[in-house]
Amino acid sequence: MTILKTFLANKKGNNIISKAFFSEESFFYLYALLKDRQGKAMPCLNEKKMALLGFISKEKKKDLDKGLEKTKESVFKKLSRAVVGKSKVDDEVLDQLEEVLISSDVGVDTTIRIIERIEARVASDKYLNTSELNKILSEEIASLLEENTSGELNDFDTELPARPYIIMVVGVNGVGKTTTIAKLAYQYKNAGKSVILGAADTFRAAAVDQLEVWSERVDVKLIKQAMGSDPASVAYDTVQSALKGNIDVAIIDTAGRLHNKANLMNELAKIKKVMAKVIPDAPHEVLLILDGSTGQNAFEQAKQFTLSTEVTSLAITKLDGTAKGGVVIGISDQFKIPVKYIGVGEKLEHLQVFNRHEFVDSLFS
Ligand SMILES: Nc1nc2c(ncn2[C@@H]2O[C@H](COP(=O)(O)OP(=O)(O)O)[C@@H](O)[C@H]2O)c(=O)[nH]1
Ligand SMILES: [Mg+2]
Repeated sequence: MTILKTFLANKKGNNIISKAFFSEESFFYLYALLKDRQGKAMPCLNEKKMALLGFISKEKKKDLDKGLEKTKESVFKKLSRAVVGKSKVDDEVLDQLEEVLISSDVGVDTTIRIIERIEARVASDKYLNTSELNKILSEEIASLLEENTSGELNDFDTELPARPYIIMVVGVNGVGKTTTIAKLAYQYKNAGKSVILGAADTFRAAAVDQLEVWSERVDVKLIKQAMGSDPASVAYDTVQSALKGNIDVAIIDTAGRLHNKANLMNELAKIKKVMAKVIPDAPHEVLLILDGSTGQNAFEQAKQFTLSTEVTSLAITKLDGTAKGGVVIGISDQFKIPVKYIGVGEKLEHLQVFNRHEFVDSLFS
């Protein structure tokens, strides 16, 4: 690891460092420690390298903390009630903990998996103190989420696997598709990539206009047709335009509701097929947007959509202003499809690449 070597060369002889065990994990904690003491990042670690190692900037972490405030408050309140008058983690505390997790929208299956892990820890350490419960929970949840996906997800400045890279955005009405598209466009653009948008939600009157306003605000090109026109045709035009214009990323909006569900699924399939006529492996990403503030409903939507559409990534929006943020843990654990983004506010910067460690850290510390 070159960064680590540079770091060691810079800090030779430092006691804390020579004692540390150098896995990427322990390096992370060591880094956090040094960053705290000095109030700034080490000179040998720039933002890009930090992103590669799964670190996020102070600013993003602040947004994340703020976005998860309500969930955190509610989880903490319930946790402290669960351990009141108890000094060690016993069966009764575990029962209460189970209730806390389920009522925090983590979901039954994931709650069971978490409780099993805590039970195993209690078995090996009979006098596990309740004051350590937060720490233990965050460690176990982080390592549980680790099982599903290896490594952290790519940030916006990472090189894309295809050019143009075509993203098709799906999800029911109101979950945040159009706003998430604007946030993605903004962040890809900030990372130096050219972006084009396709307004293939031609079903709702205001949908095209809404995306148009965003495209102007973010200053990216928009491909559109009149309301009611064939969405597959808009998608086709968008992909073709991206190809001709040598564009890096094309993001295509879709309808969240048609006259009935079968109609919608057929239409999404048709849009996909048409894109592949221009670029055989397009769309490269089918991003399903879920509204985190709907808790278990988001779970249901994920189940339904993934049954009928080939979803490749998930975004969970509106985590700010809800106490149901625990749903991210459940969805991230239960679906083989990675949670790639989370929405923690209405501003363009408020879409973040999902980072398990930071998420759990923001929730439990
Ligand atoms: N607070 C908050 N609001 C969001 C977030 N994402 C989307 N929204 C809001 O959700 C509403 C519906 O979003 P929209 O993009 O139109 O949903 P669509 O129907 O799926 O395209 C809008 O008012 C957005 O501002 C988020 O992360 N946080
Ligand atoms: Mg929309």
